[in-house]
Amino acid sequence: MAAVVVPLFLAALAALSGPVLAHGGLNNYTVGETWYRGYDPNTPAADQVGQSWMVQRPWASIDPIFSVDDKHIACNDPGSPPTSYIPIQAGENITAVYWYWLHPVGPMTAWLASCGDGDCSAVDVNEVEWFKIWEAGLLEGPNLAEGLWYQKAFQNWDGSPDLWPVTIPASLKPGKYIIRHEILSIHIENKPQFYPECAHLEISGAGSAFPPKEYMKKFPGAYKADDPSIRINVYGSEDTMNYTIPGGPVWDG
Ligand SMILES: [Cu+2]
Repeated sequence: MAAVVVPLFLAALAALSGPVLAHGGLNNYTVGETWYRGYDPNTPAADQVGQSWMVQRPWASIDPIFSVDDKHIACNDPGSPPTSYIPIQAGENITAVYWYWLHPVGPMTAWLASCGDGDCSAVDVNEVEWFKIWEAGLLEGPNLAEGLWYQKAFQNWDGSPDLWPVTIPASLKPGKYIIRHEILSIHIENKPQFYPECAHLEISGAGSAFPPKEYMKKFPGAYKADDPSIRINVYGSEDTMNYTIPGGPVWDG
């Protein structure tokens, strides 16, 4: 349960010295003023996996997952369970921190899965039931290819990290949960790229709400390869702003 608390200015320094590579990924989380270190594929796995402070499931590389049927679409590869949980109250924000993100086109979603009465290290991330708590897509036009998506809007190119805040639904019943952040990049014609990362949460609060069955999805299972929002050529969309974010509706408590 130990958390590494790193002052924000140190984190900013780390951002400046970080290697600039393609893609990017979710490296850290913040809740209020507390900073939780996640996995870094540029640092040896042995220095991170199994460490008492680790809250995130490891992702071995920044490379995307291309298939909706890949088991690693749930929590990336290898996605083995971490040791610690991020403590958070229902109704609070958790902010996902990316040192950088490059791709401009496609939706972003955040999901939760309950670990039931047990530990999140004991669950199978392909068998748990995920429900979407947040989504963002195209923010403004003129069309899917040239418009401004949240995926582009959340990027900073001044050396500061890219921040993606998501609110845990205030009425959600407390317990141990996995949070799954996904960026879907569709800038390449008919070749979607999925970038999922997962962390373990210990959610507190006085709520008792839980989403009904129709919100529940599995990964793989939530998406179809031929979904027109997934297998898509955005460059053939000069005159449309229409885009349905895949995975069904958001449950906000
Ligand atoms: Cu990329």
